[in-house]
Amino acid sequence: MEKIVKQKEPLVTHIYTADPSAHVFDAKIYVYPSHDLDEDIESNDNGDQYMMEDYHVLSMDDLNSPCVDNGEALHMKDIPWVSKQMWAPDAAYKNNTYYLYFPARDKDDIFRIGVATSSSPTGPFTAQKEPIPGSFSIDPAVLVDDDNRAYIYFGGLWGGQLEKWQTGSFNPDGEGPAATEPAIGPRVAELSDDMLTFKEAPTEISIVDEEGNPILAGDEDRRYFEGPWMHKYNGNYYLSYSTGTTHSIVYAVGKDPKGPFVFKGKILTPVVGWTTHHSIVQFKGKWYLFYHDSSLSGGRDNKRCVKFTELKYNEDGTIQTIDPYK
Ligand code: FUB
Repeated sequence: MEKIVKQKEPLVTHIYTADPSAHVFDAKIYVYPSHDLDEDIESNDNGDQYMMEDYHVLSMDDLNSPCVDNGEALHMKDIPWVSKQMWAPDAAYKNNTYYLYFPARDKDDIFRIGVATSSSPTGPFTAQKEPIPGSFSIDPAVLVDDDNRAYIYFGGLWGGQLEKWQTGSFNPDGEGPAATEPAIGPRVAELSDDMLTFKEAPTEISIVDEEGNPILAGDEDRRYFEGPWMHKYNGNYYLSYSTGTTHSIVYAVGKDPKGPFVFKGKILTPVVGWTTHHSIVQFKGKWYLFYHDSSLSGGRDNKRCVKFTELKYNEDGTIQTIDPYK
C-alpha cells in the first residue's frame, strides 16, 4: 500500500501558502497556491489582511517526495494593471502552454482576473498586459474538459466583490440578496481557444436542493461564498466551494459544466483560520483533497499553510466528509 508521509502536514513551512490549486501535469503534481505574506495584519470582512504580491509554484514527483518550491513564478510588479492583492490562482494546460489565472485589484480597486503564460508548469509566467476583458471578482478555477473545451469558474462574496456585480456592471454600493431570496451563484464562462479571453459573457450558476429549489442566501451552511473548483467523476461534474461564514467545503453535482448543480453535502469540516479553500485531483488512481489551514502560524487568518489528504467516494458517487484533524 502506498505510504503517504506528508498527509495533513504543511507541504512547505519556509513560506506561508494558501488556496492550493493542484494539477497533474506530465505525471507530476504541481500546486498553484497563494503566497501569504509573513505580516501580522488585523483581519476584517473586506479581506484587507490578504496583501499577497506574487506566486510560487510547488511541485512533487509523487505524494511521498519532498515538496519543491520552484521560486517566484509571477510578481505583481510585472503586471501593469495590478494594484494589489494577488489572491487565489489556478493553472491549466492547453495548446502546449501553461496558463496561470489569477485575481487581483486593478488601479480602481476593482477585482479583475488576469492570465499569464509559460512553456513550463513552474513558470516564470508572463502576464497579459490587461485583465481578461469582462472579468470581475475573484478565485478563478479552470476545467479543460475531455472534449478540450475549457471553462472558467469564479466569484467571491464580501471582499471578493461579487455582490457588486448583480446588475452586470460594478455598483460600489451593491449588496447581497435578502436571506429568503436565492443566493448569488458563482460565474462560469467558456474560454476562447487561445485561453486568453472569455468566449462568451459569464453566466450565473444555479445551485439547487434535491427538490430543484434554489439554495437561499440565508442558508449559510450550503450557499456559495467563494473558492469554486470543478472536477469530473464518473462523467458527472462536481462543483465544490467554500461556504465562507460557516467555514466548510461543500459540493453539488450536475450533468453539464455550466450546471445546474444539485447540492450534495460537505467535503471538509472547518479548519483552523477563517478561510477554507481547496482543490481536488486524481493521481495514480486515487483522489486527493488539497486545502489549507492556519496551523503553521498558530491561527493567523492571513498566514496559512497548504496540506493534502485522500478523498474517498461512496458507491453512489457521494463524497465522504473529511475532518482535517482526525
Ligand atoms: O487568499 C485570499 C482569499 O482568501 C482567497 O481568494 C479566498 O478564496 C480565501 O481563501
